[in-house]
Amino acid sequence: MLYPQTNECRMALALDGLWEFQIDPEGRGEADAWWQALPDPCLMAVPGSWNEVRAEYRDYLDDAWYGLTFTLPRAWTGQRLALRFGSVNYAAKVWLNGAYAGAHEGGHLPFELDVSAHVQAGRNRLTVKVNNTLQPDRVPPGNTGFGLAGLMRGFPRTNFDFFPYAGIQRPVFLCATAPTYLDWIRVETGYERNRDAARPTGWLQVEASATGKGFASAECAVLDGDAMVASQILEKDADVLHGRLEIPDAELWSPASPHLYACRFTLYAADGALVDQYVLQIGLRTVKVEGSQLLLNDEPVFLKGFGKHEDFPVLGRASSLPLIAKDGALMEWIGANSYRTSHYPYAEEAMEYADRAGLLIIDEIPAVGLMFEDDADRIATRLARCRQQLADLIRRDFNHPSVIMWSVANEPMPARLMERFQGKAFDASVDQAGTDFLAALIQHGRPLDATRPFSLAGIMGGPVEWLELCDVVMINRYWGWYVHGGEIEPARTALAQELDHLHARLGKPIVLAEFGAEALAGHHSEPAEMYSEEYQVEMLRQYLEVAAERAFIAGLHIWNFADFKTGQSAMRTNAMNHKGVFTRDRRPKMAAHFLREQWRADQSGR
Ligand code: BDP
Repeated sequence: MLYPQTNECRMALALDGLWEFQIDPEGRGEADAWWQALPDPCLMAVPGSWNEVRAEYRDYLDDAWYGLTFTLPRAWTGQRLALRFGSVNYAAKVWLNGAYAGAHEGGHLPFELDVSAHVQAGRNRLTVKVNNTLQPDRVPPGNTGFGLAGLMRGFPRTNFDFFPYAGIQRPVFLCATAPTYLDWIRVETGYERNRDAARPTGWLQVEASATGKGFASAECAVLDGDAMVASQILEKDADVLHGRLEIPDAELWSPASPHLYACRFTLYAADGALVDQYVLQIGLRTVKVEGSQLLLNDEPVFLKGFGKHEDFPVLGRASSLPLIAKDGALMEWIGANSYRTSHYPYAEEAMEYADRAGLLIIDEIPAVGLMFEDDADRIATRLARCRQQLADLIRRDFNHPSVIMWSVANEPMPARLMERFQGKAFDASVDQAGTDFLAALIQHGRPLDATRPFSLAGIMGGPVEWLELCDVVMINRYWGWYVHGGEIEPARTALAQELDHLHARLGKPIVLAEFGAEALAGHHSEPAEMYSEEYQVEMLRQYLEVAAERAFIAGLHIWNFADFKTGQSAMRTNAMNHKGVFTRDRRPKMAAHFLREQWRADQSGR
């Protein structure tokens, strides 16, 4: 499924706007055929999260219905027509003109429904039923009763530390193509250094597939601006079109110079007429792990950045171009080069921004809040869902040069913590079940992408066996906050010891994927105290110093880029997590100025 595009052969009509909306707490909508008309709708923005729009919807997560009437452009008759949703959280069921068109489960990833048979000339009625009920077997899970949900005792009962926003949260398109069209493209890139030339020869291994047989040949051309630098007629094996192209004197993609080439795929009819065309922006770059270094284009790279959230007042989790651009500008302002899409895939427009601006992305599936001490069927269902999400994410994002690593989970819960926080007797077989689960998930991903490292973000106190599964070790550490809170010196010592121990054991690059302290903006203290801006700076400073002394640290991602909304709990002031270095509305705290000084001054990134 390709991102919608309008060109000579394709058209994409944005259906974003004000839709009709109605909650359905009793689940009557299907029996009462609400796809004909919603009985008592209000207006709701698409994209949007309904929870921030009206006070009475804040905690509502069950069935809700969206309706839209749109007109089909006359020129589109006879085309293949598909509805394409960027993300509906969590489950969606779709009707067009009263006919059931399909369903999708899992937020944060796109899905497409072929509606050619249901679209009619003139006016069309589109209805979407959305459900975001927290369930133990969904990914991410909720209403589990134990795990993080038990620890935080918050409301809503998420097994994760962010608000479970609901709705049609990313753009919706009606897409038109010819009945024969390109449905998938994969471009792997690399380069060979030439002894005498300053610039390498780049190569592209391209694969694509088409639905329909109405084409005679397929071509791939690579353009640098207006100049065509390579082209090739693709060969066809079984249903896969493939070819290898070379770009002499190539310009590589990197954060310092995010050069993109346009890779244009064309299907031709026997008479040479265009059948379909798709243009993909690609970057030539490689990612490798060697010893304890992460290499980008064979040079060590140090990740400076953040764990983020898609979160903003009123928008909730809705994708917003101004916010993507604002966050990108702030990343530049602060001197960061990287972020993790914690704890779910971000909008495709954010990935485009990263490709074009030269940001390095650790791309994460929504596998946050996993537990292995649970009903076996639930665990198996979660694994099946994680596999699906990982496959879908790799399929969606494989071609983005910005994506340098896959993260298959955030803080799966180990038996030790269940014992400590919930009094469950320690049971080593639970951690073994976790090892099996996480190994299976990574193994599922490897054949889908042999070009990028795989990792997961490990919780404090988690088994080292889980980290051993990873190519790059990612750890979330809260020395100085949840442990040794208020005691910066012992926190620093514990951090340094743990890092050295892990490195001696694992011998791989380590990314501190989360560390941070809450700071209530405007709250100051001398000496530094927890929740003050000073304490946040002091804690970050210790981590930066400890990392600077250790060459095996490949990156620092501070938790979090900005303050973000959570459920309500005794552990979350104002139903917010205040570990942002920017406030929720993107004003810098002292920590942001501190990081800017550190990161902009030191180009090595440490
Ligand atoms: C980690 C989680 C993250 C939380 C963070 C925190 O990965 O989602 O928001 O801690 O407690 O456990 O601030």
